[in-house]
Amino acid sequence: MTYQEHIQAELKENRAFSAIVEGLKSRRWQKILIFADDDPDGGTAAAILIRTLKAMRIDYDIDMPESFELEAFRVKEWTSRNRYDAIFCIDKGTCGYYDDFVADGRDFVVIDHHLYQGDPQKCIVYNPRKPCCTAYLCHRIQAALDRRQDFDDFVALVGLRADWAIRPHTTDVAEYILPFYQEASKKFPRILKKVNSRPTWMEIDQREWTLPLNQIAEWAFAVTGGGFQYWYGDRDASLRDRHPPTIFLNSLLKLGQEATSLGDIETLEDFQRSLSNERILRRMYEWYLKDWESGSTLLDTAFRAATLGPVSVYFFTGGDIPLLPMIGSVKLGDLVKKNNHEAAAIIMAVQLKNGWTHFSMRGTSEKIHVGKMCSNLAQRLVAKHGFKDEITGGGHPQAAECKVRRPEISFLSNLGELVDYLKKLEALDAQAVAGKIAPGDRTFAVELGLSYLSAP
Ligand SMILES: [Mn+2]
Repeated sequence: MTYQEHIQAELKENRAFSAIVEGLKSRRWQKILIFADDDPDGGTAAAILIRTLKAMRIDYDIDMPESFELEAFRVKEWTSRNRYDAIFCIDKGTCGYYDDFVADGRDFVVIDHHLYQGDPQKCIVYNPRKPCCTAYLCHRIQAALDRRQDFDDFVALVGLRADWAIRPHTTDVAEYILPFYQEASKKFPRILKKVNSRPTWMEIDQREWTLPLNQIAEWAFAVTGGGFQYWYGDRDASLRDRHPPTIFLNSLLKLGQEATSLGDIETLEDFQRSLSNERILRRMYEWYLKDWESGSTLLDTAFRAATLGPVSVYFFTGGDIPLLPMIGSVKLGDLVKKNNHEAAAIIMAVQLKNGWTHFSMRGTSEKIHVGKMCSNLAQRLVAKHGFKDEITGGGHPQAAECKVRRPEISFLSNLGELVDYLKKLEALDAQAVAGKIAPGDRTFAVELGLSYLSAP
């Protein structure tokens, strides 16, 4: 099946997808407000969407706010100043309360690939519940409208890789992405060839080779701040008062206009050289590399603090460290290899400069569920202190965060809660090892994150 056939089939099946294509084609939406996530996927998605709107001469405004979920005050601010026919909310989750943002004569369009956090009924929701990324969904809209150019394929590849939706030479490409990937990879074979140079943070299974695509995706991560607002203005005056995700988006849009042949790009260096605001982007990338080096040295002090069933659990604690979760993933991969662990996890507990507490967890398997651990931990902290908007936690089985955004709740008190939680897990594990765990406790243990106890 060709990509175009794949898209035609989806147009027939997916009402939201066809509604978006129709809304744009019919010029029913003449002025659109875009809220895009500020990570590499959000930025590449915005670039593809904006290129489509520009080609169709549809007017737009764009905002890339820091928070992942779109907040009501931002919608209010923009819509009190201007009139919009539609708001596009891209790569910012699929939340039930987005229904509140629908107004008379104004549609609210969600383009997203994350787990549904609610089921908005009044919005147009294009979230196919398939492994993909938002840049790719925007590319499908663009292709359905016949506005796709080779440049957009390149941008979609970067978005897919940066969001872990494709991992060339490591895992098979998902069915939903395959028809696109087969065409795009033929256009850009040079960025998909294994090279022996500095492995990126995406090389977690091996550190022997990388791909120019991975390096460009990592670069995108570095210059946007990766959705974590890892910006460098606090240390570099030339980067002060700038908004890196916007710089990234604009550099992509400019590159697309110049229409240089990206098929010739063979290295990250080639790519960087083709960008118009090369100097500032290089500076940001250099800071990223420096931060990576110093953070990586600090993470060497992580130690094995517990064993939960088959999982060796490492622990790290420290102050504000840029890039921490990503460095943790790579470190964990190293530790697993070095010590031949069947499965491992790392728990990173840090106090940020502003007094907030950040717990970040990564795992190498689904034997424990760090997403459940972070979400339960946040619930316990909320039960104790309140502040349900400021104390949040959750994630996937293998990657999760818990944040306490209240400086008056001390790091030690949060750490105490984390330790209590881990002690509980240790005790449940010990009961299971001794063969003395009650069925109810076993269920409870799985809920707390000990997934390996789910099959008795
Ligand atoms: Mn995404």
